[in-house]
Amino acid sequence: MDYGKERVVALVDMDCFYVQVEQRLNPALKNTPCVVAQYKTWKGGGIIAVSYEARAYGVTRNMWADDAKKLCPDLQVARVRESRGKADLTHYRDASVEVIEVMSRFAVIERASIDEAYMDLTSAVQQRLKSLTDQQIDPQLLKTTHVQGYPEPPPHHEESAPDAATDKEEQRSKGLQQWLCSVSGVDGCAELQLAVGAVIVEEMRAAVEEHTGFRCSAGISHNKVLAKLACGLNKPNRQTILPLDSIPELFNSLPISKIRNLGGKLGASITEMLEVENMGELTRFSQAQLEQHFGDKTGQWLYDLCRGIDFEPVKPRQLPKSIGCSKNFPGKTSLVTRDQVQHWLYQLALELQERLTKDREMNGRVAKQLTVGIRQLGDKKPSSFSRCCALARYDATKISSDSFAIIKSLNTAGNHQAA
Ligand code: TTP
Ligand code: CA
Ligand code: CA
Repeated sequence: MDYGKERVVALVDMDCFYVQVEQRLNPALKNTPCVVAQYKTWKGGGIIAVSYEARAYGVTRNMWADDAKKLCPDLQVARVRESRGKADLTHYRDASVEVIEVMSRFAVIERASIDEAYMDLTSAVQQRLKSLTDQQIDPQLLKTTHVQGYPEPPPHHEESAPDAATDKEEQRSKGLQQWLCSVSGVDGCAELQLAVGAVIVEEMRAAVEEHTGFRCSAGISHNKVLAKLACGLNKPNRQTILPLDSIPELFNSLPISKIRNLGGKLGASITEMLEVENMGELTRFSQAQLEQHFGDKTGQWLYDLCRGIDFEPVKPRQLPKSIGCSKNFPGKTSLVTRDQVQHWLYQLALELQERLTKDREMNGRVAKQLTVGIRQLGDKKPSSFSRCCALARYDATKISSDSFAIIKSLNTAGNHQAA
């Protein structure tokens, strides 16, 4: 089998997920410019999810609801529930479980976040290919599928005016058919597997919508990095196949930060050290050069990655690895007395106790370790200090007193004062 094309991997990600959860609870919000905001005390609350109708007005995540209303006067604002003085995400977590449950009927999945999951479709695809005697796929089975890089642009010297005028659906369908022709009937063509994978994902997405009412997008390619990238190319409610031969063109103008795991520090250091902006530019460096800069493992990984190759397996895992909760106290609201710290630690511990107990009942597992993280005034990172200890019992009083003992050492005021 062709190198780098061994597997079929998909990533499914819900469209404006918290918004869809609120729209299902309150159908008056459907098909409207709408956001989900957290807390109301400051400028109408911070926006954490935005409907596609609202995005058309320029509304984005992290804006204040009051500012967003200036851009879009008809904006509807749904509120995150609060309990014990903090955001309560129970609705969204429960909706996530519903979605994951439907997806799991189709494939073994790796839950990657509250609203997305990877799946390795290789064996499911091989099963289907056996019954596909003529090695042809009907484009009618791929009604919401785009193929990145198709239709192929006409050579520069040709007249391209008629194409430029055609609409998105026409382009989609033309590109899909062009690509299907190029992969069909070729016995053992690795890219044909992507087409079969896309058929399965169309069925999965239709089932998710039928059973939950939620819409999603998906990416289908040969590995996790490419599947994730593909998923974002035609949102919302669409899926995108990313064939390996479309990679050079796509990576030519793709900022390094857009790639999974390169959005943070590593991506920034690549840009700085090698003076490159786009993913494609990395192909200019030899494997030895990349290893010299970033170490053997990362260097090798980058060498493959800029060619669209990545070997990270899909790990079968439906449940989150950890259960955590946190609350920020920005600026003037920061906690300054021991009583305040103890009060909030106890509120967080109560939420943990409740969620841990539910998790034990639902999933028959027991947490063994407690990690406490805090952020002090002026820290840039969300958590600048973290330590762990054993978690012996699901008991809020015990959890909060253990947490307090852990963070006590950071108190510069001395432990005998209220400050
Ligand atoms: P995303 O998948 O990043 O975004 P989205 O589903 O709202 O929109 P898209 O259609 O572009 O995928 O996040 C999923 C949910 O997680 C989102 O609805 C709200 C929540 N979330 C936060 O609360 N804070 C954040 O910073 C992010 C990134 C997400
Ligand atoms: Ca999403
Ligand atoms: Ca997501």
